[in-house]
Amino acid sequence: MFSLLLGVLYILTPTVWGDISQRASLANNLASNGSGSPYSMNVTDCPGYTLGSLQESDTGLTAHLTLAGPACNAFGLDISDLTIEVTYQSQSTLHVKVYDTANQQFTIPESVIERPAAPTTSYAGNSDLIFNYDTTPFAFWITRRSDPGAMPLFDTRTSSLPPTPIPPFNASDASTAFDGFPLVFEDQYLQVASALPYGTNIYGLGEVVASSGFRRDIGTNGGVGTIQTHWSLGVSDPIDQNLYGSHPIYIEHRYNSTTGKASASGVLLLSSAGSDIFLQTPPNSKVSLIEYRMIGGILDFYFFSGPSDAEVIAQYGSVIGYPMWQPAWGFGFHLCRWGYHNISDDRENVAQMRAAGIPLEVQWNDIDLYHAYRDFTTDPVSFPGDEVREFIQELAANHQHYIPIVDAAIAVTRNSTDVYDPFTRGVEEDVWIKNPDGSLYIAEVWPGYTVFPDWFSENMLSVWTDSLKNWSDMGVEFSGIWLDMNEPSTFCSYSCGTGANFSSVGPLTDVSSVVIGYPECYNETLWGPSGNMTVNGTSTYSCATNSTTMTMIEKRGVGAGSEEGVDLNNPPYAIHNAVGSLNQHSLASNATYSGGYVDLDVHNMFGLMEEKATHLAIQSILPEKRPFLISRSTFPSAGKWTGHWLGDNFSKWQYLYLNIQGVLQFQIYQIPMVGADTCGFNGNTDEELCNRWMQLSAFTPFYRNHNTNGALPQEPYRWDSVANASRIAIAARYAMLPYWYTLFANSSMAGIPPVRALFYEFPDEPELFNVDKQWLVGSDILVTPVLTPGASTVEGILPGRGSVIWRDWYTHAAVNATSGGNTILDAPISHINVHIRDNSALLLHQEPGYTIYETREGAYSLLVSLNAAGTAFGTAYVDDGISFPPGPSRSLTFQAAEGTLKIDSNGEYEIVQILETITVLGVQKPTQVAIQGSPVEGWTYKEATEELVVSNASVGLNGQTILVWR
Ligand code: MIG
Repeated sequence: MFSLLLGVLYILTPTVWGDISQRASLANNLASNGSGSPYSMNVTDCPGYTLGSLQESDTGLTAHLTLAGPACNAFGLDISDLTIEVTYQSQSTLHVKVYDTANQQFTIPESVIERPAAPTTSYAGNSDLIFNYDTTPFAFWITRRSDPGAMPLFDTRTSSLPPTPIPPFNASDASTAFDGFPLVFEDQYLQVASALPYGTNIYGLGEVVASSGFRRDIGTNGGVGTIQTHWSLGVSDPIDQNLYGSHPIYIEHRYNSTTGKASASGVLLLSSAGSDIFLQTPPNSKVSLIEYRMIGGILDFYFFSGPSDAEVIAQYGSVIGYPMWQPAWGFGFHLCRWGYHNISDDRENVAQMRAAGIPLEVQWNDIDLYHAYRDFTTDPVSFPGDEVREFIQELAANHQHYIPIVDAAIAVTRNSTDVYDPFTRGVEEDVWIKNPDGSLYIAEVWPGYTVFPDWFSENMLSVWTDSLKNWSDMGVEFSGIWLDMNEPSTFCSYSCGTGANFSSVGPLTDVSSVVIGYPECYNETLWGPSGNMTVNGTSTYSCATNSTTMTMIEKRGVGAGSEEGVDLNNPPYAIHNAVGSLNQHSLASNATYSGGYVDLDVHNMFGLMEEKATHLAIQSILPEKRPFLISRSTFPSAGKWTGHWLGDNFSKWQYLYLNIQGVLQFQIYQIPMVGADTCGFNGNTDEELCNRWMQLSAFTPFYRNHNTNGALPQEPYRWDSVANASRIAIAARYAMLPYWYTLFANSSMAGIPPVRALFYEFPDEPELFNVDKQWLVGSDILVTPVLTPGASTVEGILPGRGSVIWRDWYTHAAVNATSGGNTILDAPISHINVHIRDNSALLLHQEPGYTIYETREGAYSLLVSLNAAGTAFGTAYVDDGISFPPGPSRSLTFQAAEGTLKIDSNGEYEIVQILETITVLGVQKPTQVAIQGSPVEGWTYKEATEELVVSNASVGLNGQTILVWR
């Protein structure tokens, strides 16, 4: 009864939902019919819709959808009049938007995510994709123009979908009432399903740490493979549950076993609603399916035609915006931990890194920096502002950088003598999130009682910018910002501070400061508590890990709660939020923003809005430079404003592996600057795990070692073998910087993913579809890390089924690879396998320096790897690495064929550094080598690797160069 009352009250609350009186009276009628609930909790009788008033135009069509029978009011109230708009957005992108004609449902404002302009050209007659529909019951399906007879890419027709549900059933669950999958469009519940080819390959839909790996589980014969919930949640990297970010975009990589060819397509449902997405294959079904269940909003679909995986990702980027430009220094090695207790810890660290000869680009501080855990402060004793400033300026003088953390929650002042400007100013300017009654929403986080920024508030950006600016002026002269706890995370439920005595709760203490536990197979009795295994070059023991014995949090079953009435905090359809109620660990869903928005609708975008505001703030504090941000909670288009780290992982071998799918997922999400807490966050790491991890992360975009409070120190200099492994891996990473930089330029200019799953490049090789223990940097660098303890070899696939010559990064030796299967590669401790694809040309830094700045100051080299036909191709994008908006640039093209390498150079940027060395792999021993027609002396040739080295090429890169060998 209580919740019913609340529900009715909610309906009467003037929010953006509108259409209030009609819905309120309907709810009352239903409520008074004796059932106790206005909702049937059952979709069996949902009537679907009929399409009418069709109008076709050059760019697509619009029509009305009217309810085709009596309302079913399954988990909300059916909306009787919908509008559908179909727009052929481009050759490859089709937009299908179904919304309530009255426009009362929540729609993502353009101020949060800018959408592409209406097309100015008509693609309706020639686009790659075709929109097909039935009028009654209304259903639609998307086909490829080039292959109209194939199973559609997306198909909502009941006749195409499996007829039976998947047990176990639950009376309160939408899947119970399984009578096909009618389109349901209610104020609090939307449902749509599409058939997928049985057993097809689906990627994306996270953020998730999926037990199935990078490829999502779509189930086999009677199984729900995946329930992906979208409700941002700040929890330590659980498996198969909702987590920090929400990305309702997937790639389908569809393989035709008859033709042996694959093609990719993509589907985005641009919605911030809390939702469950089911991937399943009912019993005896010949098709699988995807089903969306959302607790609000509209159906805003974009379909992408690919046909390559990278193109799908790029097409998605063209809708939500390409990733931000990264400063070159962002690719350096970052070092962080929770538990650098004072400025001396920071200094000590920087000195130790230098002494060990391990490049350190950026020193970070966690919440230890703060005074009483308050944002935008420094502790007066352990981090006095002037000393922080001095420290950061020393870093800057050495071309190093500093990044501090910013938590989402803002401390409330405790009494009238307590001075904390960011909060007080925010109150004056009315920028904090409210309760429905207009009072401040007060949560509890590290500093005690807190408020949260209302990103919809007009004055928020200026309060936020000034807070960051004042902090910087006080001494924290940051180069970038780390955004944490922005799901947003709280430690209490609801507005727990409402009516409380604010002085009663002070800053919390971290109770987890004694960290126990080591990686799998670590033998504390044998090796002691230090984590040091003295592995020194060879593995000293053998140990098998069995990932299935590790604790995994069980998937929740199908069927969540059933609530009565309309209640913002408990919508009738309960999504499978890992912590149950939507109001645990985060803002309650009735928390209210300016403009009448409620958390229920915008929850998943809190992080995105903070990232945008912070990005804009940094831009005004550090003008004309590219901001650098790393953030925890993300949503589509977040990559325009931030990078991401994979959150609180565990110092376990299992998470070393899971790391990889995270990096691959975020390439799909257009947030390519991503990486994990290297060496592991929760729990103690050990020497061997840290050794392997420092090497693995060196080949992922964001490269940071981060550790929890109280765990064993894990900086790379703590163990000799780890120091050694780090120097090797960082040298390779910094040498490849021009390559990384080019990949990221192509991502910012065209949305092309820098890191790729193997099958993106080799789409017709089914043995690659589930490979997530290896990845490609761009198209040309293959990484095969060790993911288990005690290993001295590693198995990996060298893709191409024998058509590609893969050469070792370090020795340049061609690998004798198994075609289509695993090859065993040597992998002693401190060695990570990295291979170069043939037909490639990589611009490199000849001698990596201690910092990115020093590295970039040095000469270039070029590594050309010929294929069997003697050709190679590559490009490079070069600019000053920091300007925003990007200034002049230069595009280099490298092309080799028939004993000739041609370097072409275009653009306005003057490259000062010379190209000193050119190495060509796969050459028969020449008798003559010439540059620009003049013979070159002093070239060398290595028989074993068929390697021509011109170490004194010394050519400029601002014009054309021709190298000939005969
Ligand atoms: O409640 O700032 O994910 O990286 O070290 C924990 C302390 C808050 C969570 C972040 C983690 C960070 C930690 N934070």
